[in-house]
Amino acid sequence: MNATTDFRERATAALRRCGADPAGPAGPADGDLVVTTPIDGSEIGRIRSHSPAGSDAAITTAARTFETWRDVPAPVRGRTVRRLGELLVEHKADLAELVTLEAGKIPSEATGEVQEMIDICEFAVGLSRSISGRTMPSERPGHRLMETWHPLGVVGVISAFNFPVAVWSWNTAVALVCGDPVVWKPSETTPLTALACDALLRRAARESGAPDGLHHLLLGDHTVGEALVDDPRVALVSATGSVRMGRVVAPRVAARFGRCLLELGGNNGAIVTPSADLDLTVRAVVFAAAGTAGQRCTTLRRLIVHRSIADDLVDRLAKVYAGLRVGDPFEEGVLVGPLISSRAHEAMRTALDRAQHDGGVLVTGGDRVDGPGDGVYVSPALVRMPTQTDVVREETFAPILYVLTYDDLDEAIALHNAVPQGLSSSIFTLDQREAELFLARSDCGIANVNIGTSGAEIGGAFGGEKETGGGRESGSDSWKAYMRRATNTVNYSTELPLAQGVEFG
Ligand code: UN1
Repeated sequence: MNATTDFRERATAALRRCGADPAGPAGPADGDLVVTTPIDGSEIGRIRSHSPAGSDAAITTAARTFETWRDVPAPVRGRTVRRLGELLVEHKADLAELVTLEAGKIPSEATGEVQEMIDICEFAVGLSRSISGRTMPSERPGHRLMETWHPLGVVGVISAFNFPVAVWSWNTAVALVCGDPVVWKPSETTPLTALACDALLRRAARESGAPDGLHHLLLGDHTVGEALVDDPRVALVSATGSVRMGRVVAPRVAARFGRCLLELGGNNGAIVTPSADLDLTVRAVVFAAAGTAGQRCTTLRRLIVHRSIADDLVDRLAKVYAGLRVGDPFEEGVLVGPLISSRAHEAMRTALDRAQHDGGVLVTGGDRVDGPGDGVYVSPALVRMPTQTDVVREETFAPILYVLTYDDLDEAIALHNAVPQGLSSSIFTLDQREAELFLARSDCGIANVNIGTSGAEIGGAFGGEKETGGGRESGSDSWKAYMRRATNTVNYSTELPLAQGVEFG
């Protein structure tokens, strides 16, 4: 059996074990979606895909299901998510295999992504018994003033190739306990993982007595996603992807007064101060910058290092970079898998050319590396830049780490914040004043001390400011985006005092 048939068979077998039809979803299908693996570029599936008519049918059923699901008590809704979590544990290896096949992640990271799904299910089950409003003091005697949270409606989820299952689960586990059915448009690049998740959730719904029609998968190109964006029955559009995509989605959802939760690009930076523990810093930086082949929205792309330690740190990083094994992610010892496409490689090439044109010096990496078949493999690049030029301010979705130097911390923080994106950030320091100042001043949604920018836990709210879009998903009180708030005033007296002391008649 050659590698190509092997990949196809492995994908088909994993799908079957998850209870999914490898031919794609039932219902109104319009075309074929050819699925390839970035590992060697070979075809691993051919599935039925939807047309915009399929979106309409899905939204109609989801909207109808909302009418019953909203009335199911939240702790009972939690049982469906608990069952989903159990099935994810059972099928962890199958899902991880599909993630590696479709997104090219090394097995440890693929398994970690599935763990992230399991974690959010646990979190959401807890939420199903703890979502709560507040009671505020009323200015009127015999009155109670409070706020209550109610299911919002259909949630549309648009997700990207790089976290093909975790981002879906952050949205879906939370939306379901909040009382909202979900319609999901995954990336066209990763429909197989989506088929597997959909099958597992449908099974969880069946087995926990939840209504049919709670979850719908839309496979197809952007026209399928556009229906979610424009349909007034979709109360919340939660979209993960590029800033370019966000610029299209946000005004269209706003035009119909819908709600948007955007998780767009990041251009994450870390500051390394003279007091930093450099051994720890090197390990953290390499994982954050080169892990997932630089294809996380939280990937570290800018390292802002104090001049006194810059040469030493760059030398150490260059040594580790030189030893990173790049190649087939299924191979033992490989830490950096393929880029998702040759287009990603072209973008990397162009960025490196621009950086060098701007006076940057390529310390190591940036080369094509041999790998199986037509897979696109590159060595992660480390580039020293004289200043933060335009190319450094842009997000290139590939493993490029730009190194800048600074002399005082205020300057470093200003440099750090001087990019349009605001997702994740870090400082490496053993000086508490420096750490606190950074936490106070970083303009990102995520700011860390002595850990890298990527690999956030689900318990915190995930998302960022500025061009990252402002949305928050996953933990903490992100659930509020999936519910509507009502302010309630209850008069339990026999009088009718008006607020602000108004007299009327
Ligand atoms: C993404 O790249 O879209 O913090 C999400 C992380 C992961 C999620 C990344 N937990 O890197």
